[in-house]
Amino acid sequence: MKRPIVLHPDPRLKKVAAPIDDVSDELRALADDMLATMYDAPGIGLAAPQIGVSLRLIVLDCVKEEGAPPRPMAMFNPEVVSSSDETNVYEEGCLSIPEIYADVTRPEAVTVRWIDMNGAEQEDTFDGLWATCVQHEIDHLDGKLFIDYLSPLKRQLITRKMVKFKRNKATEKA
Ligand code: K2U
Ligand code: ZN
Repeated sequence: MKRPIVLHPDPRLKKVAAPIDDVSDELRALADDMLATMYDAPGIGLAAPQIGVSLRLIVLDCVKEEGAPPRPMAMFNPEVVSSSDETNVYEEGCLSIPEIYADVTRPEAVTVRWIDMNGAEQEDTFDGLWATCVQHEIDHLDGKLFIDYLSPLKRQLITRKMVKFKRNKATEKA
């Protein structure tokens, strides 16, 4: 079922997440909850720390073509094993930093190794939006946000804005 998304600034988003030893039924259920949360947001990726779970698990589905079948993926202990020299720039957002977008430059293609929902080792190469997204999600597992690639001033302005946003949200709820 859908989980609340942790909003920046929050120490849970800065922690390095712990690797997973083996894929259990409860971890498969966690991945399903993350996919439900991601589709509902809507987003095209989500990392476990964003729902307050400090484990190395990400989900993504970057299928953008209208009418194309969804391609949900869950990756346990994902790691980039190689990346292209070519880079591209994408205007990134983040479900933990709503309504903030900024250009981030990343390798255009990455080869990723991970453990899938059945506990099997996988390796695949991603490019385009999938590459941007998988790198954005793996950054979350290392406590890194896309705003960490911006200038300290820009990051500070965004953080101040988010502190206000969270304060207003809290008073609305009260
Ligand atoms: O990690 C997240 O917060 C999920 C992001 C993943 C993402 C960020 C930037 C670029 C690609 C993926 C959410 O999907 S943010 C919403 C979004 C949707 C489409 C394109 C970009 C951002
Ligand atoms: Zn994010």
